[in-house]
Amino acid sequence: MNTRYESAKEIFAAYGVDTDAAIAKLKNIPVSLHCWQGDDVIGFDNEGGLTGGIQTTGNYPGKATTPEQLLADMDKVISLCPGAKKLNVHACYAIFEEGEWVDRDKLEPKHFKKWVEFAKERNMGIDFNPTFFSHPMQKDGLTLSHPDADVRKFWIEHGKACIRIATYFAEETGVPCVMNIWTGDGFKDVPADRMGPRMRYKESIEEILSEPFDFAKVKPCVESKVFGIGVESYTAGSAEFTLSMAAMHKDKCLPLMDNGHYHPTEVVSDKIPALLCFFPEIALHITRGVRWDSDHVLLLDDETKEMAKEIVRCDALDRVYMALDYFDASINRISAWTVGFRSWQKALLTALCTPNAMLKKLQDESNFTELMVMQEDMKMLPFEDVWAKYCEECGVPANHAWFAEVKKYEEEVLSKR
Ligand code: RNT
Ligand code: ZN
Repeated sequence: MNTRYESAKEIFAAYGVDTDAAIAKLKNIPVSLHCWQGDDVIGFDNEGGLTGGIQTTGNYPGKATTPEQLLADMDKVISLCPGAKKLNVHACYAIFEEGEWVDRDKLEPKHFKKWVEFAKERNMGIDFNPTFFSHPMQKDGLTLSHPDADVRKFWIEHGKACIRIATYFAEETGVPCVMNIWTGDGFKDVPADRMGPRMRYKESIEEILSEPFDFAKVKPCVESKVFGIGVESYTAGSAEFTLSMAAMHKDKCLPLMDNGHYHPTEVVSDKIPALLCFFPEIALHITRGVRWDSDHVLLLDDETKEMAKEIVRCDALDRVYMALDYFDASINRISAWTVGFRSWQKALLTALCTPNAMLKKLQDESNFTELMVMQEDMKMLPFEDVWAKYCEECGVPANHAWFAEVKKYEEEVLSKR
């Protein structure tokens, strides 16, 4: 008897798509799983309280408050998601020994040893982020662009420390470490000087990048943002600023686009191929904004699928560093994490099973009528059966069956916290 997968495979083959090859390919594409969904972006080096223009909303019980809890929760997520993973760690998640603490400008590789052990045991690389928020040295909402040189110096030292830690991650795991620079620097209301803070921001980033590192191992990025809560009128790290920064320092850093960080009718799916014309490599933060940069859990919606399609169509799976960036505190956090990771996997698999060569040909021959007809047809192909096969091969449930595991974990572990 024909299984559902075999029948789907035939349907896709008729369009020139090899579903076995798509499944095999996806298994080896790493996606970075952000540690900060587990505890509402708090970390372990501060008393709690998120600042810097980002916010979590909700108070669902059972959040991780210790490294042990966070790592156990992450492990649960990893066990429920198909595909290759990388860890994405923020500097505020340094794990100190009992009674030990150092400030962010003094962080060392040893403070991240537990992350390395965790990653190595699971065969994963690690990405990293200096934390330029939730800290008293973020003064007047500013860090690397502050007019006070002492404030800037503290944060430059933090950035340099993070480059050294990123090198440690890359050397220990054997996988390049993407190190993303994002600050919430900006102003609530109309500024009197827009260029000054940007010039200071530019010089500060250049100083951070003057710390010696091997660009084959450490991939510094600059992430832009259009506005944040409390910084509605101006951000120092605007899109033009970060893109120019990356373009002018191509041998030292990459542009990072977060799809929550643009005006609502702009789409990152269209920006990916634009940047790929110029940059050998780019980085992404994948999220879902609802009316604003709200960092809702990623779902399999149209723009999510479109972004994945562009990466695949441009044959750029090895040129785009993909990281998830959402945080919802209003629902079970393990479930939120898992839904988001699985959504991006579904989007990638869908993209890999799309007959891109055939569609491109229609476009190049100016067959726009047929292109529309075919693109609409593609939406109804039996992706579900390919997804089920992929999940089976990865040893995870294909449908909501994984949620029973989360409920059990909530009863046995989370509810006792
Ligand atoms: C904030 C940026 C940034 C953060 C993480 C925690 O708007 O997207 O990437 O979400 O660094
Ligand atoms: Zn981001």
